[in-house]
Amino acid sequence: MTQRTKAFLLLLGVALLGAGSGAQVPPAARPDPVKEKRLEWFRDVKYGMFIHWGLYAIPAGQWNGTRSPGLGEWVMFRSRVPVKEYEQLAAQFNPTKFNADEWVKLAKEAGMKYIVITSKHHDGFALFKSAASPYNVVDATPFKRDILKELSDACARAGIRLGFYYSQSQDWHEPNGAGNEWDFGPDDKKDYDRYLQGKAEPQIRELLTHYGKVALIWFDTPRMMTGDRPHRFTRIVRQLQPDTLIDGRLGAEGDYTSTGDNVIPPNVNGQAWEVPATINHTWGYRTDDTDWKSPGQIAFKLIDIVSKGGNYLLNVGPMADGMIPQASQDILRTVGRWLQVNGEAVYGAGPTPFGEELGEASARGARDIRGDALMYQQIQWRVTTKPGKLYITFFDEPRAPFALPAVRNSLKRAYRLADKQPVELKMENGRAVLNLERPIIDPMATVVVVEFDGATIERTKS
Ligand code: H79
Repeated sequence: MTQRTKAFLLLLGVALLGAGSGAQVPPAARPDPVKEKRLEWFRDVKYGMFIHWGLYAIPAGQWNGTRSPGLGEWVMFRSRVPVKEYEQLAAQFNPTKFNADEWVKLAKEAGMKYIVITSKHHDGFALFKSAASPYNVVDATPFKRDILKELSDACARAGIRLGFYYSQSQDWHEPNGAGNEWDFGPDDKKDYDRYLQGKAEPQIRELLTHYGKVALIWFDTPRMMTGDRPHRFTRIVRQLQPDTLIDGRLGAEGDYTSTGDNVIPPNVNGQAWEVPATINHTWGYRTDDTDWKSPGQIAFKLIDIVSKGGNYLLNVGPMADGMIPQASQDILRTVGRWLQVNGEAVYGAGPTPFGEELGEASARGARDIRGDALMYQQIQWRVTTKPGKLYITFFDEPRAPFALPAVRNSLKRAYRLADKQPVELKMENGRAVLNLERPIIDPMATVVVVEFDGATIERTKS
């Protein structure tokens, strides 16, 4: 094979991977110091709360007494509800139990370090006062309170970062927004820039002007984001708040990459990335989705993600009265109690220096439909790191003695993170072995800290 053929095949592989995996990790970029500085906090926080809330919380997965399948926030699309009909939900939006401080308190108790809320989802309804469109919570509902103002004040009081989801492309309420072809005809016949310049761009300016420091803007579903369009958004963000992060779904390169919804990558990736994920199946509240992930599943996903170098943005869908479903609250608080004891293994922690604990790629190099290597995932243990420390989290009772992967560093001591009780550590045939007391003290996840000489682990070739 010639050099040129090799280079072509490599590029083809990268292109196919990129195309197959949606909003995914772009090919290796040179580090940009300004971007890295902006990202500092993001790389440390690891765990955030996503909030999907809007008019769709009222129908909650039904339309005219019929079940509307799929995601709760997609009810208008799935049931092809005319704008004139859907709009009338605004007159019913009166969430008297909404209390921003309580939402923020829940996020804190859950151990979540940032919040991202839907300022405007695909249905076009804004949860904030807007001069660009009267279709917003203050001007169109009996509630008349600016949700984002109350939430941003509560976040500032509690010292928690707040970012805004904004659907820049799809806007089913606007004649020229993308997505609503049942009222307004095909997207390719629309005056799309008129929508962008008349609503989306002005609203992004409002979000970055009226709510204090904005941690990030979470764009989504970049349709028709060609030419200068995405860059116009980037310029607005950089001009108004240069520290605000841009997610990976604008349609131009952002500050970090967003995986597909609920997609956890199979391997370690050193770039900044985030997994947006549901706690049941829907994002916006629906009454019939009670298939909650357990606290143990959530804890596993969190540590799995952190051990690969990413962040976990886990969603709640508040109800029409302003309450976050009790089941979500209970699950989040259970994981939060675990984090209170074991958070040292999560916040600010680096990825695993190993990788064999993650699982094995299919022997024949099979790929899933996204183009990712098909993995037979292992779920027994994960590793996170800080200088001089390995945090080994066991989700299953390990075999005793448990042999660590071979390393060059000398290992100093081992102890349980929860109660600091020593764990026997000895060398057997050149491998370090942990003799962990059984049953493990926390069946959901038990962390053992192993201290080693040096700042980072050096592998030995085995
Ligand atoms: O905000 C959440 C989702 O509403 C949003 N992203 C997360 C964070 C999202 N937008 N689009 N999608 C997710 C993918 C949607 C796919 C489907 Fe459909 C919607 C499948 C069925 C309805 C589009 C319309 C594809 C087929 C029909």
